[in-house]
Amino acid sequence: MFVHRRKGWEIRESEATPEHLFFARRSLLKGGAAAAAASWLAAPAFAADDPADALYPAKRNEIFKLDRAVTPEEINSHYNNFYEFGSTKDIFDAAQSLKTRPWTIKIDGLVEKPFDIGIDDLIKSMPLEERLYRHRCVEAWAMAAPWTGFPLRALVEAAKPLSAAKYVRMETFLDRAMAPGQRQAWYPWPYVEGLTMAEAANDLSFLVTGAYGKPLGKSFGAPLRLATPWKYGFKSIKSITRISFVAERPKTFWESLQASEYGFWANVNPAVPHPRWSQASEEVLGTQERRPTQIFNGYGEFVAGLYVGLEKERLFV
Ligand SMILES: Nc1nc2c(c(=O)[nH]1)N[C@H]1C(S)=C(S)[C@@H](COP(=O)(O)O)O[C@H]1N2
Ligand SMILES: [Mo]
Repeated sequence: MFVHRRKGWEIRESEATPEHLFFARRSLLKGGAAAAAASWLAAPAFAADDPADALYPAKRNEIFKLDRAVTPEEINSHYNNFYEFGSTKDIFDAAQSLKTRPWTIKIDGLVEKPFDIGIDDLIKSMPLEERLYRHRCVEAWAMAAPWTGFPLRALVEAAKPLSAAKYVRMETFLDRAMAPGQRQAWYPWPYVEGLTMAEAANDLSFLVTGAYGKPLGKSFGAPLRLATPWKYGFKSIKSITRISFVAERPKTFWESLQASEYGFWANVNPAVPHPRWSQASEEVLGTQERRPTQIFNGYGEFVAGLYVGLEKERLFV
């Protein structure tokens, strides 16, 4: 039972504002505070000894177009939500303690035969491609990233789910020694997310193993994270260790904390404000720009059909 729950996004306005971190850093650089800046720039945003290194960069799938520039890697990899490593955006250094090998993913639940698979065997067995995707956090900041990975659908097919499976439930690792954030007992660890089977089979649902033409950096949720770019970013679960096929809608991490603000569907919609702020526009990370938010984050042509007949659901929370 908790009296004060520090809800994920319930951070002070000064902490929540992208400029606060990003532009403060940039002025550090400009001001010649080289030592402070150097550690930030020098640390590689990926594991150089990653066994899957040779598979990158993968061929880009040109179907997925951006309406904006790709966010520079240095900005994207240093402005993160990854509560396992802290509740600010500044988790890059802490996330370096994430140990990504060996890494086993458990596939279980309503499938023909549950199995475990090592991340490198999984990556080798899947059709890797690069996609340029937008990403829209519920906190009203946005970026764009070149993710490498494979369609979630390919893994669903390999898992051979039974017809009783209605949802895909995904879970992050649980290791309090490795991840200091997980020692904060008021969060319902491990992080859990979920999609309907139809959402998981949609072309856009993408399991990410790399970014910026390299194996996925730790702050991005190495070695395996989800990208569902028509949904708020909290759906894009990081550092996945378990994928279960289930009959019941899974209770997700943020939903457990505050269901009225962070629901299961979480589709992006400028017309439906978050209970505590507007979703009409978004801050484009790395720029001075605010842009109007687009319904389904601009991906309606791919996903609007998923929600026909579900209009009574809280689709946009
Ligand atoms: N395991 C885990 N996954 C997570 C989160 C988290 O804290 N832990 N944060 C989510 C949120 S709120 C967002 S916006 C994205 C952030 O991804 P990025 O840091 O690569 O931009 O990851 C999502 N996945
Ligand atoms: Mo987010």
